[in-house]
Amino acid sequence: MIYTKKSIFFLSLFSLIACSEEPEIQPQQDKPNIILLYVDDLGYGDIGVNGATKVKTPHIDRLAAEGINFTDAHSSAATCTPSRYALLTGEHGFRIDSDILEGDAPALIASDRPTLPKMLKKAGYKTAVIGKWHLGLGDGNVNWNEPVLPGPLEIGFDYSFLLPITGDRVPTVYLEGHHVVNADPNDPISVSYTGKIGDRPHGSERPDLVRYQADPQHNETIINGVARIGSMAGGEKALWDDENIPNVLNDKAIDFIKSSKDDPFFLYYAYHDIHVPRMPHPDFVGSTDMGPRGDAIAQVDWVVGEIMAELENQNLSENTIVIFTSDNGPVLNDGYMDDAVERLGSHLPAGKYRGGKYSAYEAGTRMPTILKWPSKVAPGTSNALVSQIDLYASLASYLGIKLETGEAKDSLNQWDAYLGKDQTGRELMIEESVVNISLRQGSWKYIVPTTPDRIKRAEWVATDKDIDGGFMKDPQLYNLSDDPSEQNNLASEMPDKVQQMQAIIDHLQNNGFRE
Ligand code: NG6
Ligand code: CA
Repeated sequence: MIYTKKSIFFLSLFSLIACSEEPEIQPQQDKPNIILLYVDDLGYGDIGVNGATKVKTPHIDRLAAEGINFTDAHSSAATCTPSRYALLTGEHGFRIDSDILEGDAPALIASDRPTLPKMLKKAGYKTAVIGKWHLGLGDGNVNWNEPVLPGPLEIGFDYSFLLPITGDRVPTVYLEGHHVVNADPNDPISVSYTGKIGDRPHGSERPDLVRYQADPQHNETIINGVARIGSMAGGEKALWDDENIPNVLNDKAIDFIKSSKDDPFFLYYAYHDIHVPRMPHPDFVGSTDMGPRGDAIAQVDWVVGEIMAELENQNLSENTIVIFTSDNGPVLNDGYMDDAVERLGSHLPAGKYRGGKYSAYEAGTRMPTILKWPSKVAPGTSNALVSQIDLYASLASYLGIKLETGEAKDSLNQWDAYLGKDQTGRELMIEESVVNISLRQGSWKYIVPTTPDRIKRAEWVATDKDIDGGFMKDPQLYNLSDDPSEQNNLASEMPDKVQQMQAIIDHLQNNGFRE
């Protein structure tokens, strides 16, 4: 390498962030269990400890009181698929042009590539994913009546129990390992994303049969009184009951915890809540005055309580790391008229932050995030800048697993930040929204103007007005330390800063964070 002035600048920059000592392999008793409670579409301000009052979240608040509550912790993206891709691979979604996956999309993570669960298996962990997947399955031409693969079992999970895509997409069935639960050969499942199949009415044909009016994309097959994206025939016995999803997933999670308690285990528990369609169990209907969205948050809290109680029952609380967080920011109307807008009142789903799901503003990726590990972590609050993408390299470092060249190339060892010992965290971090990429450098935030190819990718968004800030075509620069709500764009006043941050993000996009 020729040491130009620029390369020396980057070398010194990266020596700041990239160096991590490889620790000794940890003995078995130092291998904590890891439970990742990954809520869908929950906003920073949706939990009591971050300011919510119109929904009570006592179990989450207790988790925060006993662990670390992070104020500047991020998902990698403002939508589900790229966030989950980054979490499991340690690599940003933009590297493979990952977008919200269609219901019939093939497996996004190739079976031969390194992943977080594979790394944990090397360290002796038993691994499971329970809940929403949305990372593609099979080869793109899935026959739901046959074994469905590749999927999670091919990328490092020992056990999987999935909602294959999202709750608003067909097929609305559970997939355990490679098989649809309650599949009936006499009533085969077919799915189409290109037109109506079978006899079930579509929402567009029978608006009188739906409980929530849906937008045109969500107005296809009606199942349990809700029109979905996509058309589905057959599989009557396999259909899930939306109101029971949390109970079903909890039972599976508790079974996994019980059956794994003698090994170190990793449970990636991916909630369906509070994604649309929001259909909380009758026990929670009316538990807030915010309608189904608020009631779904109360239900999320209940699940946290159940899991924590089970850990106590099994005597596992002390040495289990529980991380509670979300995949992307909040959204009110996401396709169904379920009163989320009308009944919001004074509740602030994103707290003081601007934006939400899909958006390049902070609330797109700034997630409610709590980590509890009683035997090692003192309770408190941390303002460190941390990203979910770092769980991979941080855990690998702690467990003494050496990462190969090119493995998890955007993931940094931020173990000390996660444990509350380092209050700074990342110097640099990328946030990805549907159409813009942004760079955080300390409290500075630079939103790169979007490009025509990224706008094209987002054609499914009915209009860019659906996203706070829309498709940002001009550079934006904010100093979050005195402007956390991103109101005052400094880009035209500070062109040098813009240019410098553009150079850094270009470099990171080309080379990754651990070059
Ligand atoms: C969008 C859906 C939205 C939601 C989202 C995925 C439309 C107009 N909107 O395409 O309802 O399903 O995909 O959400 O179809 S996520 O949390 O999984 O990213
Ligand atoms: Ca989501």
